Amino acid sequence: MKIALITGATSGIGEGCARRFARGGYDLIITGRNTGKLEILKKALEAEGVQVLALAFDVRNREAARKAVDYIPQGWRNIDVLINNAGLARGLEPEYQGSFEDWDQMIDTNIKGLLTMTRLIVPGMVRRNHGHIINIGSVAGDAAYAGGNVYCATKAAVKAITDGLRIDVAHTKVRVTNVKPGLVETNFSNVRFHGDNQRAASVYQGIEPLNGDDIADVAFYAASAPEHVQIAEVLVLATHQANGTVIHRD
Ligand code: NDP
Ligand code: 8X3
Repeated sequence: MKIALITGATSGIGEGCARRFARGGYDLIITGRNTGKLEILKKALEAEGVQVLALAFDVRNREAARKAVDYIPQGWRNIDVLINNAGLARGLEPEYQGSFEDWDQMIDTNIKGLLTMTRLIVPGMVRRNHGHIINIGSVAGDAAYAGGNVYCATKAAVKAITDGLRIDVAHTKVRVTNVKPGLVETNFSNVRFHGDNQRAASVYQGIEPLNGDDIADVAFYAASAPEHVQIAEVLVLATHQANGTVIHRD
Protein backbone atom coordinates (compact mmCIF):
# COMPACT_ATOMS: atom_id res chain seq x y z
CA MET A 1 0.00 0.00 0.00
CA LYS A 2 1.26 3.49 -0.83
CA ILE A 3 1.22 6.37 1.65
CA ALA A 4 0.60 10.06 0.96
CA LEU A 5 1.14 12.82 3.53
CA ILE A 6 -0.96 15.91 2.80
CA THR A 7 -0.56 19.21 4.65
CA GLY A 8 -3.66 21.38 4.96
CA ALA A 9 -5.99 18.44 4.29
CA THR A 10 -8.89 19.98 6.24
CA SER A 11 -10.20 22.13 3.38
CA GLY A 12 -10.19 22.92 -0.33
CA ILE A 13 -7.37 21.54 -2.46
CA GLY A 14 -5.83 19.50 0.40
CA GLU A 15 -9.16 17.84 1.18
CA GLY A 16 -9.67 17.16 -2.53
CA CYS A 17 -6.24 15.53 -2.65
CA ALA A 18 -7.06 13.40 0.39
CA ARG A 19 -10.20 12.06 -1.27
CA ARG A 20 -8.52 11.58 -4.67
CA PHE A 21 -5.48 9.75 -3.32
CA ALA A 22 -7.74 7.63 -1.06
CA ARG A 23 -9.76 6.64 -4.12
CA GLY A 24 -6.50 5.85 -5.90
CA GLY A 25 -5.51 3.30 -3.25
CA TYR A 26 -3.29 5.35 -0.94
CA ASP A 27 -3.31 5.30 2.83
CA LEU A 28 -3.19 8.83 4.14
CA ILE A 29 -1.44 10.96 6.69
CA ILE A 30 -3.65 14.04 6.87
CA THR A 31 -2.52 17.19 8.66
CA GLY A 32 -3.88 20.62 9.52
CA ARG A 33 -4.53 22.77 12.57
CA ASN A 34 -8.27 22.15 12.87
CA THR A 35 -8.53 18.93 14.90
CA GLY A 36 -12.34 18.75 14.57
CA LYS A 37 -12.20 18.87 10.76
CA LEU A 38 -9.29 16.40 10.70
CA GLU A 39 -11.31 13.88 12.75
CA ILE A 40 -14.39 14.26 10.50
CA LEU A 41 -12.29 13.71 7.37
CA LYS A 42 -10.47 10.75 8.95
CA LYS A 43 -13.77 9.04 9.79
CA ALA A 44 -15.20 9.70 6.31
CA LEU A 45 -12.12 8.25 4.61
CA GLU A 46 -11.93 5.28 6.96
CA ALA A 47 -15.57 4.50 6.16
CA GLU A 48 -14.37 3.99 2.60
CA GLY A 49 -11.77 1.46 3.76
CA VAL A 50 -8.71 3.71 3.78
CA GLN A 51 -6.21 3.73 6.66
CA VAL A 52 -5.78 7.25 7.97
CA LEU A 53 -3.39 8.85 10.44
CA ALA A 54 -4.40 12.38 11.46
CA LEU A 55 -1.72 14.72 12.81
CA ALA A 56 -2.78 18.14 14.09
CA PHE A 57 -0.07 20.78 14.07
CA ASP A 58 0.74 24.21 12.70
CA VAL A 59 3.38 24.03 9.95
CA ARG A 60 4.76 27.34 11.25
CA ASN A 61 5.73 25.65 14.51
CA ARG A 62 8.90 23.77 13.61
CA GLU A 63 9.11 21.89 16.91
CA ALA A 64 5.46 20.78 16.65
CA ALA A 65 6.08 19.62 13.09
CA ARG A 66 9.17 17.69 14.16
CA LYS A 67 7.29 16.06 17.06
CA ALA A 68 4.39 15.11 14.77
CA VAL A 69 6.74 13.53 12.24
CA ASP A 70 8.64 11.71 15.02
CA TYR A 71 5.29 10.38 16.23
CA ILE A 72 4.53 8.67 12.89
CA PRO A 73 4.44 4.91 13.70
CA GLN A 74 6.89 2.52 12.05
CA GLY A 75 4.43 1.09 9.50
CA TRP A 76 3.64 4.60 8.23
CA ARG A 77 7.15 5.95 7.78
CA ASN A 78 7.79 5.02 4.15
CA ILE A 79 5.95 7.99 2.71
CA ASP A 80 5.58 7.77 -1.08
CA VAL A 81 4.05 11.19 -1.75
CA LEU A 82 4.35 14.44 0.20
CA ILE A 83 1.83 17.09 -0.84
CA ASN A 84 2.95 20.47 0.50
CA ASN A 85 -0.41 22.22 0.24
CA ALA A 86 -0.95 24.13 3.52
CA GLY A 87 -0.93 27.79 2.70
CA LEU A 88 -2.88 31.00 2.51
CA ALA A 89 -3.14 34.55 1.30
CA ARG A 90 -3.85 37.41 3.71
CA GLY A 91 -5.03 40.78 2.46
CA LEU A 92 -4.87 42.52 -0.90
CA GLU A 93 -3.49 45.90 0.17
CA PRO A 94 -0.84 47.82 -1.73
CA GLU A 95 2.60 46.81 -0.47
CA TYR A 96 3.17 50.20 1.16
CA GLN A 97 0.04 49.68 3.28
CA GLY A 98 0.30 45.95 4.01
CA SER A 99 0.06 44.34 7.44
CA PHE A 100 3.27 43.01 9.02
CA GLU A 101 1.19 40.30 10.71
CA ASP A 102 -0.34 39.15 7.39
CA TRP A 103 3.08 39.13 5.73
CA ASP A 104 4.59 37.04 8.52
CA GLN A 105 1.74 34.54 8.37
CA MET A 106 2.09 34.06 4.60
CA ILE A 107 5.87 33.83 4.64
CA ASP A 108 5.94 31.54 7.69
CA THR A 109 3.29 29.19 6.28
CA ASN A 110 3.79 29.20 2.51
CA ILE A 111 7.59 29.28 2.48
CA LYS A 112 9.00 28.27 5.86
CA GLY A 113 6.29 25.69 6.65
CA LEU A 114 6.75 24.06 3.25
CA LEU A 115 10.52 24.00 3.80
CA THR A 116 10.12 22.48 7.27
CA MET A 117 8.01 19.61 5.93
CA THR A 118 10.39 19.07 3.04
CA ARG A 119 13.41 18.95 5.37
CA LEU A 120 11.64 16.46 7.69
CA ILE A 121 10.21 14.06 5.08
CA VAL A 122 12.50 14.12 2.05
CA PRO A 123 15.64 12.57 3.67
CA GLY A 124 13.72 9.27 4.01
CA MET A 125 12.73 9.44 0.33
CA VAL A 126 16.33 10.03 -0.72
CA ARG A 127 17.49 7.13 1.48
CA ARG A 128 14.88 4.82 -0.04
CA ASN A 129 15.58 6.20 -3.54
CA HIS A 130 11.85 6.61 -3.99
CA GLY A 131 9.27 9.32 -3.44
CA HIS A 132 7.44 12.30 -4.87
CA ILE A 133 7.07 15.83 -3.53
CA ILE A 134 4.13 17.79 -4.94
CA ASN A 135 4.22 21.45 -3.97
CA ILE A 136 1.10 23.56 -4.46
CA GLY A 137 2.43 26.76 -5.99
CA SER A 138 0.21 29.20 -7.90
CA VAL A 139 -0.23 31.23 -11.05
CA ALA A 140 0.42 34.04 -8.55
CA GLY A 141 4.07 32.93 -8.53
CA ASP A 142 4.43 33.61 -12.27
CA ALA A 143 3.87 37.37 -12.02
CA ALA A 144 2.70 39.81 -9.37
CA TYR A 145 -0.84 41.22 -9.57
CA ALA A 146 -2.25 44.35 -7.89
CA GLY A 147 -2.20 43.87 -4.12
CA GLY A 148 -0.73 40.37 -4.48
CA ASN A 149 2.81 41.54 -3.62
CA VAL A 150 3.83 39.31 -0.68
CA TYR A 151 1.49 36.39 -1.51
CA CYS A 152 2.85 36.35 -5.08
CA ALA A 153 6.38 36.46 -3.66
CA THR A 154 5.69 33.39 -1.50
CA LYS A 155 4.48 31.46 -4.54
CA ALA A 156 7.46 32.62 -6.61
CA ALA A 157 9.54 31.26 -3.72
CA VAL A 158 7.67 27.94 -3.94
CA LYS A 159 8.73 27.75 -7.59
CA ALA A 160 12.40 28.41 -6.76
CA ILE A 161 12.32 25.98 -3.82
CA THR A 162 10.69 23.30 -5.97
CA ASP A 163 13.18 23.79 -8.80
CA GLY A 164 16.06 23.76 -6.31
CA LEU A 165 14.89 20.51 -4.71
CA ARG A 166 14.52 18.91 -8.15
CA ILE A 167 18.18 19.67 -8.82
CA ASP A 168 19.24 18.37 -5.41
CA VAL A 169 17.52 14.99 -5.85
CA ALA A 170 18.28 14.54 -9.55
CA HIS A 171 20.69 11.69 -8.71
CA THR A 172 17.79 9.74 -7.15
CA LYS A 173 14.43 8.43 -8.33
CA VAL A 174 12.66 11.05 -6.20
CA ARG A 175 10.37 13.28 -8.29
CA VAL A 176 9.42 16.89 -7.65
CA THR A 177 6.36 18.69 -9.03
CA ASN A 178 5.04 22.24 -8.79
CA VAL A 179 1.26 22.38 -9.37
CA LYS A 180 0.28 26.01 -10.02
CA PRO A 181 -3.49 26.57 -9.85
CA GLY A 182 -5.36 29.69 -10.91
CA LEU A 183 -8.74 30.60 -9.42
CA VAL A 184 -9.96 27.72 -7.25
CA GLU A 185 -13.10 28.23 -5.18
CA THR A 186 -12.23 27.05 -1.67
CA ASN A 187 -11.96 28.78 1.69
CA PHE A 188 -8.96 30.69 0.25
CA SER A 189 -10.69 34.04 -0.36
CA ASN A 190 -12.59 33.94 2.96
CA VAL A 191 -9.23 33.58 4.67
CA ARG A 192 -7.64 36.26 2.46
CA PHE A 193 -10.40 38.75 3.29
CA HIS A 194 -10.50 37.86 7.00
CA GLY A 195 -14.00 36.35 6.87
CA ASP A 196 -15.65 38.91 4.55
CA ASN A 197 -17.78 36.32 2.70
CA GLN A 198 -19.30 38.81 0.28
CA ARG A 199 -15.92 40.06 -0.89
CA ALA A 200 -14.71 36.45 -1.09
CA ALA A 201 -17.66 35.45 -3.28
CA SER A 202 -16.99 38.36 -5.66
CA VAL A 203 -13.63 36.79 -6.62
CA TYR A 204 -15.50 33.97 -8.40
CA GLN A 205 -18.34 36.05 -9.89
CA GLY A 206 -18.96 35.73 -13.62
CA ILE A 207 -16.53 32.85 -14.11
CA GLU A 208 -16.75 29.13 -13.45
CA PRO A 209 -13.73 28.64 -11.21
CA LEU A 210 -11.80 25.47 -10.58
CA ASN A 211 -12.52 23.44 -7.45
CA GLY A 212 -10.29 21.46 -5.11
CA ASP A 213 -11.06 18.20 -6.90
CA ASP A 214 -9.80 19.62 -10.23
CA ILE A 215 -6.41 20.30 -8.69
CA ALA A 216 -6.41 16.97 -6.85
CA ASP A 217 -6.89 15.19 -10.21
CA VAL A 218 -3.78 16.92 -11.58
CA ALA A 219 -1.71 16.08 -8.49
CA PHE A 220 -2.86 12.46 -8.71
CA TYR A 221 -2.01 12.33 -12.41
CA ALA A 222 1.53 13.54 -11.66
CA ALA A 223 1.91 10.94 -8.89
CA SER A 224 0.60 8.18 -11.16
CA ALA A 225 2.97 8.79 -14.09
CA PRO A 226 5.46 6.01 -14.79
CA GLU A 227 8.54 6.22 -12.54
CA HIS A 228 10.77 7.58 -15.33
CA VAL A 229 8.35 10.46 -16.00
CA GLN A 230 8.65 13.59 -13.86
CA ILE A 231 5.88 16.15 -14.30
CA ALA A 232 8.00 19.13 -13.24
CA GLU A 233 5.44 21.90 -13.36
CA VAL A 234 1.77 22.29 -14.27
CA LEU A 235 -0.20 25.55 -14.64
CA VAL A 236 -3.93 24.79 -14.19
CA LEU A 237 -6.40 27.55 -15.05
CA ALA A 238 -10.16 27.89 -15.36
CA THR A 239 -11.12 28.03 -19.02
CA HIS A 240 -11.96 31.76 -18.89
CA GLN A 241 -8.75 32.66 -17.04
CA ALA A 242 -5.75 33.38 -19.29
CA ASN A 243 -3.13 34.19 -16.64
CA GLY A 244 -2.90 35.79 -13.19
CA THR A 245 -4.62 39.00 -14.30
CA VAL A 246 -6.63 38.32 -17.46
CA ILE A 247 -9.99 36.79 -16.52
CA HIS A 248 -13.04 36.93 -18.77
CA ARG A 249 -16.19 37.37 -16.69
CA ASP A 250 -19.79 37.19 -17.97
P1 NDP B 1 -8.23 26.61 2.01
O1 NDP B 1 -8.25 27.81 2.89
O2 NDP B 1 -9.51 25.99 1.64
O3 NDP B 1 -7.27 25.50 2.64
C1 NDP B 1 -6.04 25.84 3.22
C2 NDP B 1 -5.53 24.67 4.04
O4 NDP B 1 -4.24 25.03 4.57
C3 NDP B 1 -6.44 24.32 5.19
O5 NDP B 1 -6.57 22.93 5.26
C4 NDP B 1 -5.70 24.86 6.40
O6 NDP B 1 -5.94 23.98 7.46
C5 NDP B 1 -4.23 24.74 5.96
N1 NDP B 1 -3.37 25.65 6.68
C6 NDP B 1 -3.33 26.99 6.60
N2 NDP B 1 -2.41 27.48 7.44
C7 NDP B 1 -1.85 26.41 8.06
C8 NDP B 1 -0.84 26.27 9.04
N3 NDP B 1 -0.21 27.32 9.55
N4 NDP B 1 -0.51 25.03 9.46
C9 NDP B 1 -1.16 23.95 8.95
N5 NDP B 1 -2.11 24.02 8.02
C10 NDP B 1 -2.46 25.25 7.59
O7 NDP B 1 -7.44 27.08 0.71
P2 NDP B 1 -6.95 26.27 -0.60
O8 NDP B 1 -7.33 24.87 -0.54
O9 NDP B 1 -7.37 27.08 -1.75
O10 NDP B 1 -5.37 26.44 -0.44
C11 NDP B 1 -4.46 25.35 -0.46
C12 NDP B 1 -3.20 25.79 -1.15
O11 NDP B 1 -3.49 26.10 -2.51
C13 NDP B 1 -2.52 27.02 -0.57
O12 NDP B 1 -1.13 26.81 -0.56
C14 NDP B 1 -2.89 28.12 -1.56
O13 NDP B 1 -1.94 29.16 -1.58
C15 NDP B 1 -2.87 27.33 -2.85
N6 NDP B 1 -3.59 27.91 -3.97
C16 NDP B 1 -4.92 28.22 -3.87
C17 NDP B 1 -5.58 28.77 -4.95
C18 NDP B 1 -7.00 29.18 -4.88
O14 NDP B 1 -7.44 29.96 -5.76
N7 NDP B 1 -7.80 28.71 -3.94
C19 NDP B 1 -4.88 28.98 -6.22
C20 NDP B 1 -3.48 28.66 -6.21
C21 NDP B 1 -2.88 28.12 -5.12
P3 NDP B 1 -6.23 24.41 8.98
O15 NDP B 1 -7.06 25.65 8.94
O16 NDP B 1 -6.87 23.19 9.57
O17 NDP B 1 -4.89 24.63 9.56
C1 8X3 C 1 -4.30 31.69 -5.66
C2 8X3 C 1 -4.65 32.21 -7.02
O1 8X3 C 1 -4.81 34.34 -8.39
O2 8X3 C 1 -6.03 34.26 -6.29
O3 8X3 C 1 -2.94 31.45 -5.57
O4 8X3 C 1 -3.63 34.45 -6.30
S1 8X3 C 1 -4.76 33.90 -6.98
